[in-house]
Amino acid sequence: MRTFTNVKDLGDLNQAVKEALEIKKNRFAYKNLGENKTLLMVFFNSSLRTRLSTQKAGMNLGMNTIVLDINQGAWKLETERGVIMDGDKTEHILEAIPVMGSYCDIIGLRAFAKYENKEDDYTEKILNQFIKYSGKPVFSMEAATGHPLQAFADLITIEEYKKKERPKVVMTWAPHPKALPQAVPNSFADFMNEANVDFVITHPKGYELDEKFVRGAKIEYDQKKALEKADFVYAKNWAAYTDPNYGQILSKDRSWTINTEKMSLTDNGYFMHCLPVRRNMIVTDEVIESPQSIVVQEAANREISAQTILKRMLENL
Ligand code: AN0
Ligand code: CP
Repeated sequence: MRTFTNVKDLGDLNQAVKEALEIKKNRFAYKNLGENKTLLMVFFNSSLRTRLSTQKAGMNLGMNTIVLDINQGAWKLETERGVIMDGDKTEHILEAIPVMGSYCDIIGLRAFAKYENKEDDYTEKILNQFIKYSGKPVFSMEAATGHPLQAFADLITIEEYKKKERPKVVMTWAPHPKALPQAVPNSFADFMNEANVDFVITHPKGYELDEKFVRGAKIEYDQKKALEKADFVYAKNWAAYTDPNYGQILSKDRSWTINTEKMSLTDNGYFMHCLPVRRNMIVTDEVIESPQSIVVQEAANREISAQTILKRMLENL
């Protein structure tokens, strides 16, 4: 594997989940694979889970890991070619990327959508420059349009907890005070569309996501109806995608918050969220603290999804 940015990079998805579950049984089975290999993790945005789980995954494989927080101690990077650099940006990304590539064997990148220019975000301008100019395998640790490590961990979690051959999985929009990226819901849809699940998306009108990820999945605007008999409830906020509201908050309607009453509509369904989550905005204390909440187990599987990707990249070096 040379890049990991979407579900297609995994090839056979069932096989990938199987491989991940094998790794989970003995995560130190490949501890020599990464010997003398260096993982560089570059963060343009904050992180708790991605940073810790991906570093742990690298360590399980015997890799050395370096973490760079661009906004804490690195030079401010210019990303536009042709700019006269007389402002506050000290270094151009076109030098910085190959330099970073020269110190490592694999690069993980976190670079959220900036919501300044839809085309820049949806062409993955930053991620694609890393792929093009670093000379190294690159994987997304949440880029502008996707968070495939999260969606892969989500799928592994669903596989572990499902009680039916083809469970009903409902992704529901929920309110949040700040404009959040579409990366997590995009990738979740991308993966669920390829998985053996009955996938339904529910959100207020105006929150339609990019068809490239939704790919004709069922949309039900009535949240309660969508939640009926669900086996998994996947809550997430995102800002509007469609023009002219790209990147904007259209609603903070707390009638969309996941509470006990809504969970009672499901088939004793599990509650999932990628975290970090704002309690009593996205989900009530009661639901997230209930036995049906598997958010911590889901986060723990981030180590497994990251390790599967790193293992495949190391095998291909
Ligand atoms: C980010 C998001 O919604 O994409 C990261 C989630 C993994 N969340 C926040 O910025 C709060
Ligand atoms: N779920 C997730 O990616 O969390 P972090 O933003 O804390 O890495």
